[in-house]
Amino acid sequence: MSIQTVKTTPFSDQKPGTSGLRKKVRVFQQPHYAENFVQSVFDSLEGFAGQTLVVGGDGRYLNREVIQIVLKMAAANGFDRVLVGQGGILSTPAASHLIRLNSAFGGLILSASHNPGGPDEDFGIKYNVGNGGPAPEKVTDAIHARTLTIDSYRILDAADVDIDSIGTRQLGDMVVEIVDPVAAYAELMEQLFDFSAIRAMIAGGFTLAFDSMSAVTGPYAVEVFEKRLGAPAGTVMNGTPLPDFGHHHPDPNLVHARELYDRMMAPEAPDFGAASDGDGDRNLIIGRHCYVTPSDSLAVLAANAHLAPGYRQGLKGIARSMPTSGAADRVAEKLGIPLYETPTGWKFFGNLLDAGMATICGEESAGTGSDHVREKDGVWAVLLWLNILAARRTSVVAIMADHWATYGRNYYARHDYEAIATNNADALMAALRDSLTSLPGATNSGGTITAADDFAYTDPTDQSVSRNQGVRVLFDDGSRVVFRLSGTGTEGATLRVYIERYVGTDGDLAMETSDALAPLVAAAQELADIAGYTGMDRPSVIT
Ligand code: VG1
Ligand code: CO
Repeated sequence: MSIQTVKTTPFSDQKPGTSGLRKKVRVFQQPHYAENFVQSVFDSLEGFAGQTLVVGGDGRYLNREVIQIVLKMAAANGFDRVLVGQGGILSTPAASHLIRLNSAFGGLILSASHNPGGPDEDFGIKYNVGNGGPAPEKVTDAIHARTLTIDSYRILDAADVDIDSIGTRQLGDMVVEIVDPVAAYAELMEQLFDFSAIRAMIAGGFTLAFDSMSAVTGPYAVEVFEKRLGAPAGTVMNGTPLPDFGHHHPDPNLVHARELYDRMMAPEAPDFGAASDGDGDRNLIIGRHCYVTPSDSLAVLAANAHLAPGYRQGLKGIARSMPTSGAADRVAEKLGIPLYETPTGWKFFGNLLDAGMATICGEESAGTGSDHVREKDGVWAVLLWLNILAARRTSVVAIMADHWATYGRNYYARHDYEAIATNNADALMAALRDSLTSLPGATNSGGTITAADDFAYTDPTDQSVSRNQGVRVLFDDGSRVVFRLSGTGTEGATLRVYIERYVGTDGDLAMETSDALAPLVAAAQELADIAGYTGMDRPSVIT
């Protein structure tokens, strides 16, 4: 076995987005493409010689091949040890936990999350730092800079490593440990939640359905919900991770998790339904006949977290991404704890969690998590809901009604316009940005505009500044419309329009969301000429 130094030339398209580098599989299959990126990650880090790296992915097409590349490159670059989930499987939160548990230097997570998988679909690589969380912007900027100048990479000339059987093997001077992907994670969940109360609730007839969407959470969900909590076999739907996710998008929303949604709206629906995404960090919550928006879910979890053993001492603070609704803000206010508003993407929560400033974080895109790891965590969110239901002995519908009666309701929806020509999407955003100074005082279908800006964030722990994180337009009744372009897509551009209207406890809390938001949807069109720039008269996906 010898270390080879392979000559290469830079690729101009390896800038990490909201959550790592995501491209079509065919792009990743170009000679040197994955190797260039992995070497650029290693080149932008210091001090990993003799340290441990965690590696795993969501099982999608190309996962196993790229794991072999990463192992041989880690050995050639001087890592001492690599931990790999058996079969190459690790959910994103489980990888985050393993990094922390083993004091690893960092981890490489192979996933394109909610994006579809397969030979013609998407793949991704994300680097996580030693706190278990996604690399912050200064690290991803350094990685990107390196991808533009790289001229060689180092790789061990060796046979593939057996990643399917648990155990320790040698690769050059490096040790490869194949570990159970689920065990340590399931232990952590048992520490945080009252498993015996949830088990008793299920034994008492409470029914649930969990849709793993043929993605990574299958083994985790079977272990936790069926084996440890006693839910009957079959509770976990689509529980085997498939390289192409059974041709579905592993995106837990009302469009792609339709099977679960229909089941939850049927007359004989289970009491509780949930789904997760490709890499297991997202959660969709649907009670019996009751869809819960992710923003509301964050608020409910924060308001009730003290009912779970891991959070009995209360929360230090709540953090949410800017486009996420303000429902959690009202909970923070009532609890007398700070609320932090960050840009989109989990990498912005890490510093707040490390500093002990926030305990629970969430995003409107169905991501919630806490300081137990440094990623959002789908199974965790479902367990916290189950713990709350077991403690309060009531239904999801009743919890939501009670929540809105206490805090008022933030009607909320996200409209996505997918696969727009990139120059049209850029032109739309540029025109919006140009209009910002003239908007305050203007009136449109949404009412009178009080403020309009392009969101910028100053991290309170290290004062780093992130600009151009989304255009927000605020109305005099507290409603708002937010526009930003997705940073996770692999084809053209996706425009996300986030629409929110708050109704106080004395208002109508039982409207249809689409009715409540109709004037603001019209206002979004007036503000950004979406139809003109995109040629689309309606969004591709509404969540
Ligand atoms: C999307 C979501 C964002 C999330 C990100 C990664 O990003 O909006 O909230 O953090 O995906 O989640 P964007 O830039 O496309 O809006 V995951 O589960 O795909 O790692
Ligand atoms: Co994900």
